[in-house]
Amino acid sequence: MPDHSVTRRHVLGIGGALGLVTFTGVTTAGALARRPPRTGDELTSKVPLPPPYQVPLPLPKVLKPVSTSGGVDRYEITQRETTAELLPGVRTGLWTYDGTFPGPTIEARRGRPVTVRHRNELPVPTVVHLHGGRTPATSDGYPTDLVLPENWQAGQHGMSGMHMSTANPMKDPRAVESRLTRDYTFPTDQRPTMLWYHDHRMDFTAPAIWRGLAGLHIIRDDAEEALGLPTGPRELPLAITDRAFNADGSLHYPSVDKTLRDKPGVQEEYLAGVLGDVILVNGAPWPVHEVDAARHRLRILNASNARHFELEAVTDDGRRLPLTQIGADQGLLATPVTHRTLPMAPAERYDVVIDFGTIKVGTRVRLRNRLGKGRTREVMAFQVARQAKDDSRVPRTLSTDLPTWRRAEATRVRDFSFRAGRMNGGHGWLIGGKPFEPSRTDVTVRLGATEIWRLVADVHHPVHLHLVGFKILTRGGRTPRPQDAGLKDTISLSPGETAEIITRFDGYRGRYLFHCHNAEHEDMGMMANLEVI
Ligand SMILES: [Cu+2]
Repeated sequence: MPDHSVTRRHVLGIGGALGLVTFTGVTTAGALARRPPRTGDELTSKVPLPPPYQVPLPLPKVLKPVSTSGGVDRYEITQRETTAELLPGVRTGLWTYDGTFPGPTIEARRGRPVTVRHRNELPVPTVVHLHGGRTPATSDGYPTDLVLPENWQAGQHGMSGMHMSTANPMKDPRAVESRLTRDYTFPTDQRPTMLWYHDHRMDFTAPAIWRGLAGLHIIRDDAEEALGLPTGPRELPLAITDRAFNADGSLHYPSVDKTLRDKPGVQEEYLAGVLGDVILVNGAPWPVHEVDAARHRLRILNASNARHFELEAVTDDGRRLPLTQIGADQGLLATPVTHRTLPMAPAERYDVVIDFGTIKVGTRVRLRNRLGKGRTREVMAFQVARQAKDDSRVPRTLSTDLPTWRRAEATRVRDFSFRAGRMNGGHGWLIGGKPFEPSRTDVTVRLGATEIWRLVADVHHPVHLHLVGFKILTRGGRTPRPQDAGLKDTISLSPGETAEIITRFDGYRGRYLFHCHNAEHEDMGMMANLEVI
C-alpha cells in the first residue's frame, strides 16, 4: 500500500542511506551535503496526547535484594506482561521487568558481585544484557542464549535458538538456552557509573525494548560518594525514550510479526529506525519535577531505539543553563566539561550537574531537544519550588583512574564500516559488508591487547562494544568533541563520519559482540562477533 508519505519516508530513510553507498562507494562532499538529518521515521499516535509538563516525574523503584549473604547481592526479577497508565487515562499493555517500565533499578557497590535471577513469564524467549557491564560471557546475554518460556516448544514456532537473519536458518551451536529462569552474574569489578539492562534477543531486541524491557543499574563506590556531588533527592536518574500509541492505547510498533515469535523486522518505511511522537522520561510523558533551588545531578540515559537528542536546559524567559558534564557512559570524567547543549545517541549516558541555585524560585526550566520538532522538541521540565541550603560541590578533579592507553601501545588497527546493504535479498544493515551471523567469528582479540578501531558510518550509527570501555581518539580526523571526553561504551557516529577509538580488551575471555545501538539496525544485521581469547 505505497502512498506518497511512504515514498517520501523511504527516500529520507534507508533510501538516503543506500544512496550514499551505492552511488559513491565512499562518502563524498556531495553525499554529505545530502546527508539525512536523522536516521529513522516517526510514527503518529492515535490517542489524544497530554499537554507537556503536567505529569509528575516518576522515579523507578530501587530493587531490594532477596539476599546479601556471602558478599553477593542476589536479586530476582520476573519478566511479565502488565498494563500501566503511561498516558493519563490510557491503559497500555507492556512487557516488563517486575511489572514496571522502566524496570526496577539495581543499586550495586563496586567490588560486590550481583546475581540476578530472571524468570521469563513472557510469551517469547528473552535474553538480558547489562549494557556497559564488564561481564563474563556466560552472563553477558549473547543474543541466542535464550531464556525460554516454560511452555515454549521449539517446533511450535520454529524459532527457539534459530535465527532468521541468515539465508539458511540454523541453530547456533554455541547457544546456551535455559528454560524459565537464568541467573546472570555481574562481578561489579568496574568503575562506578549508570548502566542499563535490556532485552537482547536476536532479531527482536528493538520491539522487546519498545514494549518495556529496559531498566537501570547503578554502580557506586566510596570514592565517588566522597566527592560531595548532589545526592539523595538531588540525584535523578532520567531514562529518556520515545514511543507511539495505537487508538486502543497499546504501544504502536511497526513489527512485521506482531507476536514477535517468528518473523523479525519492521515495515519497510521504518527500516532506518523507529521513532515515536511521545517523549517519555522514566515512563511518563513530558513530566515535570519540583526541585530545590540547588545543584542537581542528572543521570541521563537515552533509552530510545533510534531517536537522537540534543539536550538544552532553558528557563521560560529564555535563559540557557550550563550543563556541567561530570561523567560519561563508563563513569566519572577526569575533570568537568561544561556544555551549552548535549547531543545523545541511543544507549549513551551522560552524568550532568545543573545548578538551579542560580534561578529565582517559581521559575520553570525545560529540558528540550533541539533535534525535535513540535512536541518532540519538549522533553521534561523542572519547577524550581523552594530556596534550599546547598552544600554539594563539583570538584575540579573528579577521578584519577581513567586509562591512559596510548596510540603506540596498540598492537592492531582494525577498520569497520557501518553501512546499509543487502541482506537475505532485502534491505539490511551491515558491518564490514556482512550481516550478523552467530556462527562466524568476526574479530579475534587477545585478552589484554590494546587496539585501535577505525569506524566509518553512512548514516547515524551509535556503535557499542560489549565488555570494554574505550576512549575516542579522533573524529573526522580531528580532535574529539567536548562530549567525547572520558570512558565510553557507545560512540555516536554522524552520517559520513569516521572515528578512531582505543581500548584494551581485558576482563574475560569468550564470545562478545559489537553492534549498532540503533535497535532496528541491530535487529537487521548490524552486529558482529568479538571473540576474546
Ligand atoms: Cu546503525
